[in-house]
Amino acid sequence: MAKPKLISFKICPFVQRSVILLKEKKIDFDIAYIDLNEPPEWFLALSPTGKVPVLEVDGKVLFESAIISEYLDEVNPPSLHPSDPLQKAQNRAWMEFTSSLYMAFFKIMMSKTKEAGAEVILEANKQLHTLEKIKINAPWFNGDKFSMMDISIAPLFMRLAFLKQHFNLDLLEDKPNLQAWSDTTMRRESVINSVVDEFEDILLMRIKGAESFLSLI
Ligand SMILES: N[C@@H](CCC(=O)N[C@@H](CS)C(=O)NCC(=O)O)C(=O)O
Repeated sequence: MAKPKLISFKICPFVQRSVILLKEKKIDFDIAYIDLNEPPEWFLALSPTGKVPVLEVDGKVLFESAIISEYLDEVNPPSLHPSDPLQKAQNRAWMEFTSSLYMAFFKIMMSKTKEAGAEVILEANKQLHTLEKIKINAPWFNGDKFSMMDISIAPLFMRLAFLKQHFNLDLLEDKPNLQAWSDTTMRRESVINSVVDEFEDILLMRIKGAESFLSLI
């Protein structure tokens, strides 16, 4: 595989998953940042969906973060999935489940009124409780072995920690299993190094610009 190039938006959790995986696998890669508010023509010509991440590899284009992850995992063994097919399938199902929580975070960030915010927080809490109830074989989802599922949820934990730190909004307060998993995840080097230095500043600007109810907290 030639050196892949990842097209990124600095606060995109889906791109962040690709970055964590590339770092875990110690794959040398280039990264190009675009502004999704004003996507450049070359990006629109490249991306069938207009979304990031896009991975360019050997002159070909891959899109959809889950597919990018599966490809990178497959061509750079050993796999970060469990080897048992049923366990692997279950992991993939939970990865899909986790993806929907990113939309909830986005909605929390963009809600203008306290009422709208409370509604999306309720929705997110419901999903988080479902995750809390499944058996996580600590310290990681599959026990001692860090896996694709841990990568899948890492950007979410980072965003929940951000909400707690800046807005005193603690969605893991009553979820000790998720809190412990989050603490372990947030200490992982690949996770710490998966965002740009100005990550939190950009999120804060975004919240302010959207006149989110969070600015009133
Ligand atoms: N299912 C996609 C979701 C990617 C996604 O929603 N990316 C957002 C940024 S975080 C995006 O590019 N949005 C631009 C748009 O929807 O036009 C994946 O997993 O790659």
